Order: sequence, then C-alpha cells, then structure tokens
Amino acid sequence: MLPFVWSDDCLRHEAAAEVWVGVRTPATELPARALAIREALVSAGAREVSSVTHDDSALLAVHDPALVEFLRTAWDNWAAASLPSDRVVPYVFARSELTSGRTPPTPTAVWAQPGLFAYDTMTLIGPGTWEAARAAVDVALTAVDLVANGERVAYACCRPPGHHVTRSLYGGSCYLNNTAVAATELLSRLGGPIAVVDIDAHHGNGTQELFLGRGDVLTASVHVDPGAGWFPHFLGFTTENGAANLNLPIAPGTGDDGWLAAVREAAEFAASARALVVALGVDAAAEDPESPLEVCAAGYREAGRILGELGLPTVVVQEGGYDLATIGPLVVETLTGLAR
Ligand code: SP5
Ligand code: ZN
Repeated sequence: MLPFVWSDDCLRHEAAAEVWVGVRTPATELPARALAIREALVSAGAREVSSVTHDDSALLAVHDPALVEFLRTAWDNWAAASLPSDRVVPYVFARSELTSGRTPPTPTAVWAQPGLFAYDTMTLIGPGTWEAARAAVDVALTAVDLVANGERVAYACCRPPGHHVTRSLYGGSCYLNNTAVAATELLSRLGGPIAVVDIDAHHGNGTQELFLGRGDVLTASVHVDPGAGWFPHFLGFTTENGAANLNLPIAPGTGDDGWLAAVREAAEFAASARALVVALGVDAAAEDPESPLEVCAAGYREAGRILGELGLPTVVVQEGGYDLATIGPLVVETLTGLAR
C-alpha cells in the first residue's frame, strides 16, 4: 500500500488560459488532472495521506523571498488594479541586460511587476494560484516526511507542477519548484548526495539551475530535445552536462525503447545517491498533447522498475501530464514499477 499525499487546496489554481505566440488559448494544466490521478491511485489501492502544513524554511532555502512575496500577493494586487485581463500576465520583461546587470526597481505599475519574475507568457496567475502552489509545496514536504520516517517510496500529488521554476523566475505552468524543495529537505533530513531524476517530457530547467555547481544534489533529466523546437528551448542540452548534471535529450517520436535507454542512464547516474527524488511528468506519453514522445504504459511501468531497482528512499513528485484519460493510469503504472 504505497502512500500518496493529497491536498484539496491544489485544486484551487485555475490558470484559465495560456498566452502562446500572442494568442490566448485554453489552459491545459487543469484541476481535473489531479483528480484523475487521485481516482486512479485510489482504485489501485494506494493509501491517501492528508498533506500537513509546513513552515516556509525549506521553501525559502530554494526560492528568492521576493519571488515568494510576489506570488503571494500578485492576484490581490492585480484584482485591486481593475485591469482588463482576468489573470496576472506579464507584458514587459526585466531582462538583466536591460539594466546592464543592475537590480531593477520594483515598478510602481502593478501591470509591470510580473515582468520581474515571469519568463514566459503562458503561466497565468488567478485567484487560487498562490494557495494551490503553496499547498503543492506542503504536499511534497509531507511526502518527504513519510520517507524520512521510513517509507521507501512516497508519492506527492502536486499541482501546479514546479520543475521549470528557478530561484527567482516562474514559467512553464509552474510557480514554486516542489521537486527542488523536496530534494533540499531530503538532503537536510537524510544527508547527501540526493539525486533528482526528471522524466517529465520537458527539461527540468529550474531544478537544474537551482542546483548548478553543487555536488550535494545531482540532477538528471530525460526530455524531448529542445533543439528540435521544444520548451524550454534555451536549456536541456548536453553541453550543460557536468559531474553533477546529466541532460539526456531525445528526438521527437521516440518510443519506449529509446526513452527507457535514457532512463537507464539517468538511473545509473543516480545510483550512488543517498536518496532519490523522481520528478514524474507523464507527458512523454503517446497520448499526450504537449509532447511528441511516444511512451506507452509498459514503458512507464519499466521506468518505475528501473528507478525502484536502485533501492533508494524515494519521493515521487508529480510534474506534467495533460491527457486526462491516461495520466492517472500512467502514474499508477510508474508507481507500481517503483514500489515492487
Ligand atoms: C510542467 C510542464 O510539463 N510544463 C510544460 C510547459 C510547456 N508548455 C509549452 C507550451 C508550448 C505551446 N503549446 C501550445 C498549446 C497551446 N495551448
Ligand atoms: Zn512537461
């Protein structure tokens, strides 16, 4: 009976839309995702554990307090400003070259403030966004508690996802980096090194950059080649690899065999760690609308088995996965492989 951590507050974020190439399209990162996963877990006999509130210490060890404060207040400030958009969205970006590296001032205009912290136009903030993002951090930390107290594997049903968030910038449908918070807390509870293996279809750019140059958290990511035109476009290449970071970009169209070969490499890279965080996106699935990878249910089960074979204390953190009909079963497949 594998434990999974749940919080109703994770349902409170409703992005409503994404702005892509200047066009507002319906959101794909929906509350129904978490409900679909929960339903599949319960049907499979997993044991639901209620999320427990944690203080901000692990969160602030990962993120710039200014990002956290922005996210906490962004919706209220936006709503009070009576703007024509029903969601917080950036329009001008405080790129560091704009100020020759000087710290930009906080703009007096509420509508300019997102440009200090957002790196894309697809990641909108609404009435429940902060509550859900902060709840997802608690879900991840509760799963860490379970593993620190002796469970071999615990699953954190986090939503919204987090792996695209850096120390001070949010994007990619993510607001707070749940995976990085879990890794940081596991490190302080169990000692290092901690390995993060990210099998979401997109590169775990936020997690990579957060732990860059450190030897105590090893990061590996298996993802569709950003050089073939896929988000996050600017990172995820093998040129970023080093002793503590392994990117395994794979070609669009890759199915189980090619994807599992990369997962095996990532697992070998993680083998010497004290504990493991799996950033589990199931958007590499053949059915998923957001990636061109073609992984099947058997592939996810085998990926779980490969990672479970490491025998490490393991926290699994939910990242992406957007096909509502298959995400639940694919999470169950992965956890079944892992927990065997
Ligand atoms: C956590 C995660 O999986 N984030 C993925 C973010 C990547 N989104 C890229 C979207 C690119 C444009 N998609 C067009 C669809 C418009 N609805
Ligand atoms: Zn993804």
